[in-house]
Amino acid sequence: PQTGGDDAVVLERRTQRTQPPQMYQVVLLNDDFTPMEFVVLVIQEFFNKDRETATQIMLKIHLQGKGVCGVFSRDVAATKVDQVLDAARKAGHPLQCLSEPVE
Ligand code: TYC
Repeated sequence: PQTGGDDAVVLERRTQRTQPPQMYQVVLLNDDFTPMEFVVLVIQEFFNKDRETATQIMLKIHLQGKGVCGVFSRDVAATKVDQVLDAARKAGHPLQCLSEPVE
């Protein structure tokens, strides 16, 4: 606020505003062994993508080395990583998945 006249009042904000929670992107990495079909099914099942979108994401990973499958709170992102790694391990595929802070 500011009073009129000569003696302006300036209030410094000393308190930090509450920040929105940090979000985490879940990334799949390319490898030479995991079948394309398995990756498409994983993206559909754990990231709730339709088959066409899942196929596009898989191809991007295949061509560019990695790709973002979704953005979540830290806990949900960690659960997605666990689910993907567990499914890959059970199927005997080396598919790798990680989460990283957005920005
Ligand atoms: N590069 C694999 C192949 O040619 C397919 C693949 C795509 C593997 C995406 C992993 O995250 C991945 N069979």
